[in-house]
Amino acid sequence: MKFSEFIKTEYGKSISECTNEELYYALLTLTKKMASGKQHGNSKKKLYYISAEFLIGKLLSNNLINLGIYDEVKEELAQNGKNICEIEEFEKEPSLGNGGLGRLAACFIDSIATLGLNGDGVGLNYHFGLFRQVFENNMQTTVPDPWLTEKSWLTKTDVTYDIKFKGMTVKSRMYDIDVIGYNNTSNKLHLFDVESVDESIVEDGINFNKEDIKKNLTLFLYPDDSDEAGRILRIYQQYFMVSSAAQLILDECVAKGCNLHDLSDYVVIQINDTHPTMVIPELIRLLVERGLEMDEAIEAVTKSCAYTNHTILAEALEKWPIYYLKKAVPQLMPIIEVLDDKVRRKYHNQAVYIIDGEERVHMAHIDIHYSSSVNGVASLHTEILKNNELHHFYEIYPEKFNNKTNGITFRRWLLHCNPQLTELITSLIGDGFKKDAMQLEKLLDYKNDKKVLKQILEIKSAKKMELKKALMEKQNVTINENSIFDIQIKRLHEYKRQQLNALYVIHKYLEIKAGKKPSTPITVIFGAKAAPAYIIAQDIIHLILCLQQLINNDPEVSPYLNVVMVENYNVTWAEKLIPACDISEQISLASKEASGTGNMKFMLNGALTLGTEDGANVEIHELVGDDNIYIFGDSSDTVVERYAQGSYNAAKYYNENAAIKEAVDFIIGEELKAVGDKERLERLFNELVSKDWFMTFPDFDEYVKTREQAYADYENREEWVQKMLVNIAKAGYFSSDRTIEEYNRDIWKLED
Ligand code: RUG
Repeated sequence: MKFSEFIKTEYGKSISECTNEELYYALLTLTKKMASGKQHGNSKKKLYYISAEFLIGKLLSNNLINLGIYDEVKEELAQNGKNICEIEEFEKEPSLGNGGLGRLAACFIDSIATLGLNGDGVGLNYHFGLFRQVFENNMQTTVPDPWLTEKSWLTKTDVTYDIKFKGMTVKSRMYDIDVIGYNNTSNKLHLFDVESVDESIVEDGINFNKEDIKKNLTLFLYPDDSDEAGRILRIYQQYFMVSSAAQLILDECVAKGCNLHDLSDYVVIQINDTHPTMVIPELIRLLVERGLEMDEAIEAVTKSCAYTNHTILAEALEKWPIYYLKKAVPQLMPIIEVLDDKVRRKYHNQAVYIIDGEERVHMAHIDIHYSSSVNGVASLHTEILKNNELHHFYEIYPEKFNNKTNGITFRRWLLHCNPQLTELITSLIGDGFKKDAMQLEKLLDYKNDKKVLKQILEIKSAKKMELKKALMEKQNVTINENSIFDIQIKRLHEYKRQQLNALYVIHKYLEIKAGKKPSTPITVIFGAKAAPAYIIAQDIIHLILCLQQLINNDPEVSPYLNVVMVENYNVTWAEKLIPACDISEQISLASKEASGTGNMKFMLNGALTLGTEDGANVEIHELVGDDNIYIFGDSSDTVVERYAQGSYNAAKYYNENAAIKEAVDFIIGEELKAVGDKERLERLFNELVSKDWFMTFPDFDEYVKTREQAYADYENREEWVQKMLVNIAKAGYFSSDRTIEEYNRDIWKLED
């Protein structure tokens, strides 16, 4: 049915008579209706992808694309004087994730549906998401990010479960979002919510009573865990998620004829990071409750579960004190003790125990012993897991370890966010790449085609103009569309080294002040949210915002250098920033970024990577070759060795390297103090000079040199655009369809 006919029958009006808001809701209704007519993957075995985050982004355009009606609807709207982009403004972006981990989960469920696999996502329905970032006085403040509207992509289901905590029972209810594949199938994202949730308890930014579990359980993703109540609340949330999931899983498989002894023939559970780890003891508990012997239950669950590790940072590998677990979910402790006991009997190595000497439960250790697969998310990352971080486990279970290099869905990160580039590619190589991304390599035939190269540059310019317009509208900031767009967008974390980028900006500012002006102006763009309890991350944001104010208002410098930090960076911003980018900053300390997925999105949209040999940058480098990427910095081996020796001395670099000293001293100099907060700037200065835990100083000189080289190369537009083309052509490997095919081939083994 055409959209105009749908509008007529549903609302008795024509498209032109409707407001944009009415059109948005009409499209939402139409889409949901069409999704309900699609088949769900239906193999005997089913995958449950459990994740604390699903950073799905706005759904309207993506759903229309996957249904194959985007162009038609856009055209019909245009004929009636309506603009689909303006209609999309009515959609609120669901704030159900923090960063790459959640966005990966979103790309994966898109690919699972697209490949027609029988797999659903399972997570939580956070009413206020992570938080909304608001800048005030050059600082991040945090407020709730409400995204639920009365009519929305969520469908309330009749599925409810009792979730038992110590001394109380709460009711969970399942809400579903259709996950429409780019074919004929549609799966589900199941989001559980607590029935007794109460939004009104939130006051004063994002504060609420952390002990009022019945009311607060599904208010926020990652509530502040700087105090004990916050940490225990995370346990309540995690258990609520996995107990709901476990009950759903058992209900669904029993309904299909599973007798529970054969659980692993019906079920595979992908545990995304350690947040859903408690699904292992919870399923064992439920199976024993339903009559299985403990050993058999453990075996069935081990066979059914698979774990993905996304980090080697110790702080992100959860270890919960037994005392917390006993307070919230005491029923799990006897099971966890049995699991630990089995490990102790078999392996006489404390490093692999589940319960450590400080009475803490290592969640990743449960996952590794009691899953059948353990995977890293890029080849370097998996090697580091095997050889360093999880080496003791690798020695025990070499067969469990495998790599699955991350991927991104090209539906969102090319077709949706860059229709102009999509159209050009289609006109050159046909649309086979939409189903088989490796076909993008055919673009290499056009490496010397002047007309095509010119078109690629024109598209980049058009996307820069679009970003300029958005920044003006949303943030009242003007940028120069003829400048180099140099962009770093990702969670704010010291290991990702936004501070290194900021030090470069200071260095450049001082150079310009001293009369050395860049040939082409540079716009440095940041986007990042910092966890509210992560003080140094807040300080880095403060530094960037102060630099923005100082530099953009300096008439001597601003014609050549601008700094912009987008407020409340999210998927919607990423969709505008990535296609406009020239240089993609991927400058984490080698060994620390498990993969990165922004790096893949930028490459696909013709940006060149300026990065360290870390995460998936290594694979990007291999694919595009030395001439089409800018690599700098110490290798992961050097970094690992330096940590092992404990020999790093930041102060020595600071004292001996004049360029570093000059840039770092600037943080506490008069210019910045005039626009910033003395305490914050001094704290950041001291942190760098006395610690610099993520080793920005050893990489500084090479970073500056390599960045300058990239800027110099940009001047040769003909060669630069060839590099862009190679990056686009080689991005096919990073399609999440490829990643999901590998997960299915090696781990899930679902039939089509
Ligand atoms: O930091 C990692 C990224 O390198 C990676 O690309 C992404 C998806 O695998 O996961 C990110 N991550 C890791 N997010 N949270 C964590 C640790 O809990």
